[in-house]
Amino acid sequence: ATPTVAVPAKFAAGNVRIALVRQLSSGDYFEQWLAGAQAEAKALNVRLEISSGDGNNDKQALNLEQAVTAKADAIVVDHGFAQTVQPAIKKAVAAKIPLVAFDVDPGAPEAVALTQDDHEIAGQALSVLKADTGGSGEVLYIYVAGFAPLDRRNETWEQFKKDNPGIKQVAQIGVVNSSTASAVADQAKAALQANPGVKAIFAPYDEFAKGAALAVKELGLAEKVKIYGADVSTADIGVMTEPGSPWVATSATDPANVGRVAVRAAALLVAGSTVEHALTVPPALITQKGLRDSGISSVEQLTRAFPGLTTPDVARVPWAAS
Ligand code: SR1
Repeated sequence: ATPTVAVPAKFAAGNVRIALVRQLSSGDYFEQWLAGAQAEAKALNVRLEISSGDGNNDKQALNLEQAVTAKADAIVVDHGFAQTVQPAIKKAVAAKIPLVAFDVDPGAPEAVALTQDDHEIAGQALSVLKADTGGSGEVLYIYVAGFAPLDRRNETWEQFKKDNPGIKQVAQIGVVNSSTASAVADQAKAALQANPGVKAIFAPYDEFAKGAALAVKELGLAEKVKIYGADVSTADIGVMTEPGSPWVATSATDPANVGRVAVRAAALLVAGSTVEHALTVPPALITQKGLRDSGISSVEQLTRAFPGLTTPDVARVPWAAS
């Protein structure tokens, strides 16, 4: 779309600093998200000051305190645990620094809360699991509590089990660290060996799904055990579409688009524009069959096939072309 208003002077002069305070930075999802945030910052002539806790919540809280002290024009908090980030978010609000919280509850009505539609993400993946299993069978579940998106997906999983009493969760595994996929692969191998009746794995984070896929392949179970995941990247598409892959469905947004939305929302707040308190980015259901049938091998091709993965109207910036 063509810009409808003039570029605010502060943006035109390149005088806007947005602090991006991350909890995690390794893995496909977080790398793509950052690339999107950086591209949007460049497009809006904004300086993005990036820090990461690298999984250390105290370090993230310290980085957030520093962004407040350094008087960033706006702050984007990307993931984190409510109890570690909310005290510093309160300080940002008191200092009148606009704040966007992605995938963490800011605990402050003044902040904009950005999420993906996590209930829909879980629901879409589980709809395929249900269709494939006929609504009954042993399932291995991968989950780590405390991460807001995973907690929301877990709510959907809990409801799904109530609605489908034939589905039996026989084991729960999960770890989030700087090498999540390989750690999950080790856990999944042990869980599958202990539970030979498992026919489905619900793995609602792509690092979980990649780990599960490794384990299933190494145990030679790909014909019998199918994986239902979340998120997508070009590497994930490669894993899903390779011959004999057990990863048959994922529900995902385009992470780069979500990173763009976060920066747009922060920029709008800097400009004094009104932004809805809650912004939600919808996912699309992506199946192995659909990817193979359409010959999709990258996220770029995927976003062309699913134009809804790009959401220019969520936090649209009226002075920017989109
Ligand atoms: C550890 S939390 C991982 C999730 O964060 C984002 O919401 C992604 O969708 C990913 O699944």
